[in-house]
Amino acid sequence: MKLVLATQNPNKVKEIQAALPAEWSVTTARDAGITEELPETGTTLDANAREKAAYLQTKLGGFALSDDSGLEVDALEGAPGVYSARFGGPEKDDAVNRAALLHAMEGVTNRTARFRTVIAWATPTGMTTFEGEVEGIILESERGEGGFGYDALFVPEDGDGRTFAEMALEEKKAMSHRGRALRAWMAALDGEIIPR
Ligand code: ITT
Repeated sequence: MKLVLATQNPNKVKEIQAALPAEWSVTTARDAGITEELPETGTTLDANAREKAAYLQTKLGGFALSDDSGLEVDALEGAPGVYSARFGGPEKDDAVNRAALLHAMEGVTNRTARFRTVIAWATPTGMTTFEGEVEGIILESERGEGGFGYDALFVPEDGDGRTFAEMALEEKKAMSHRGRALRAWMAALDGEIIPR
């Protein structure tokens, strides 16, 4: 049985692979020959995570793990949220999205926000979801070259003032929305299913 990651985002693949036991046999959607964008027609992270995982599990069998994430900004009433990937336009461009966020927050003093991830775990017998979130603030300009998406604008509240883009992969994993969701999932597995 193989574990396939139901995401077309190479940065997510990198972060998820770094969190999994080395002996697991993990394949990306692309490696499994899936080149099309995975369906995401829902209006919640939970619905989209389920849809992506179900799509791949049905197509390939075995186990599929998806990740749907979003940035919720309080001053924008939770936007961009589930629409984070296309906040700046249909092209899903990270730099364009960051510019759109800075523009939307010009002159805004309340900069609090959170990243939220829902992971869906689809198996031959069913589907389970797990959540992780991290509170923080949105900067007024970008800082850092690492990470992806909105990382250069987000300072987690439990950190030392650096953005996620200024952290090593391991440091981000320890406090990120995705790291927390992945740890909840692995705790629930509790060694029961180890894909090989
Ligand atoms: P898949 O659907 O193929 O998994 P995607 O990039 O479309 O990939 P999402 O629908 O979850 O993924 O989009 C979430 C958006 O939020 C997207 O713009 C990401 O760049 C951004 N994002 C997700 N996780 C992030 C993280 O850990 N740090 C910063 N930005 C992140």
